[in-house]
Amino acid sequence: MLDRIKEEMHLYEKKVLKALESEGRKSTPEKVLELQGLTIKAVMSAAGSLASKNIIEVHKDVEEVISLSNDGEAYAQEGLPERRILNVLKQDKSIHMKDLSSKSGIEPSEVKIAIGWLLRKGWATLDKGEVTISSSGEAAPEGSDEKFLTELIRQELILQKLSPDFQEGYGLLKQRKGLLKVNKKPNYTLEVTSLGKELLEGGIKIREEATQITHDQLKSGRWMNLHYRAYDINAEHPESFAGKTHPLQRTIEEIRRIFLNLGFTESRGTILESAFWNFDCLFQPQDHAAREMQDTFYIRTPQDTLLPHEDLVKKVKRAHEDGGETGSEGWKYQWDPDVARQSVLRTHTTCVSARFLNENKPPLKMFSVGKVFRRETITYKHLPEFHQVEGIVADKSINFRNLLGILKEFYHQLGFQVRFRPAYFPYTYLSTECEIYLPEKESWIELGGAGMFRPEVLEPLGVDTPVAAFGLGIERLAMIRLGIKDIRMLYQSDIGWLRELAVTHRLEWEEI
Ligand code: FA5
Repeated sequence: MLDRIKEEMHLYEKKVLKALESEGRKSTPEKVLELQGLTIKAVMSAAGSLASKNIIEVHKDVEEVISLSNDGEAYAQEGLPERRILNVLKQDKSIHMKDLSSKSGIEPSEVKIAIGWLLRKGWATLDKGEVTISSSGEAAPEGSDEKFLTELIRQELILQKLSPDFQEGYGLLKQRKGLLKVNKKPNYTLEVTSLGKELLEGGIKIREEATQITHDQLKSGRWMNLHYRAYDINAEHPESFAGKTHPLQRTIEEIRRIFLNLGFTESRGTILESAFWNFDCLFQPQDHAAREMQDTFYIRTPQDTLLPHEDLVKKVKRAHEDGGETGSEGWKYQWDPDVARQSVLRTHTTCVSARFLNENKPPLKMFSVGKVFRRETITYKHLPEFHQVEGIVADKSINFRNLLGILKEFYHQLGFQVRFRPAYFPYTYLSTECEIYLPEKESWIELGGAGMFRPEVLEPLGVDTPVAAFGLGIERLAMIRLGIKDIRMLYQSDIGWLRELAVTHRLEWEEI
């Protein structure tokens, strides 16, 4: 154990310890540096390191050093103002207050204070403005305050070491503002502990250590005979914070990895979308509450978008009005193409699925990650701008059970147990919502919606297989996974929190 400690000791630590030994195991850094020819920085750093290993103790006591301010220096040279007045009074005996400044050369602002001290010291009396020298004024020897001032011109004094006489002088001068400066100065004493004593008793050899091996030493084989210091793997080190991906981005990447691994194709839509793809194509009636200004951001420029090919528009119109060929009765109202042309910030990513189905033939598996926008009041679980991951699986054999299986698998891979409950979306039947329990809120939080796309959605798009669809909120997932109680934390750039989060590797992710 002792040998191990010695092995790990730095050369400077050994030197400091040796110097302390020669000084009776207790000394100051200044003495150590003198003995060993080290810099004060080297001594202090070695002392800190020795102290952290409990080999020495570093005692610090703070001394207060008294020196003169500029005003103090002027007083010390010219004399205290009451002394200067006294010198004039010794000749004139009695002077009216108003003449004191001109006769003594003391600033008018200081005269009052000086008179105060004259009276306090008993050097003069004051009667109706007349200042008259007293008998003790005639004799007045140099006071302790004056002696203290004179000494301070010669040298700085340490408060803790003042003689009683100087203590009195200091007490008096301290009562006057701005004459003295008091600076704290730390003094260190290094003292060997019992562990340090044991190490010294076992003998400490000071020998040069190899720090950097040269090419020559390697070539000649001399490196084998050099002395190396052992690593101290418990040594203190400065904290370092590695750069890392933001946790929300990390969650997005994890989600992408899961779907890519499950064989899904990734698709991207646009944030600016037409009401047609965001709502109409998904069989959301044009008077649906979600389309109201309170829920959806409508865009002024461009206000309108182009509708897709006529055939699709016609079919969507019929699906809304009377069901068309879909086997449904529709919503029974007059569908307005102008309402469908409006441009919106997409309120969900389901529009990406609709567009994908329009362009691709089943069988297919597609997912998409992106930002969506809603006019929401911000709460611990609501943001007006958040991410969703959307997905569809289209195949002759796909059914609602498969959909639940996919969602279970997805959440399972992220470490969640979810429950499903019946739900309603205009574009799916059957429909469901997945939820997870938040113990600290004692409530269930909804993570996403899903269902089988309705014929009113599929028929106009020309899709003749069942399509399982889902849309899941990402921020809520991230919030629960990171153990944060408020969704806003994800957007607050709280550097303390971000620093504490574990670093994860991206490796294979870089290419995706
Ligand atoms: C939808 O957006 C549907 N399009 C999902 C869907 C797709 C159903 C395909 C069927 C088929 P919903 O409005 O419930 O559903 O939003 C889905 C998820 O987004 C929610 O479960 C929630 O996790 C998240 N979310 C919704 N609003 C907010 C919000 N304001 N802040 C943060 N996350 C939200």
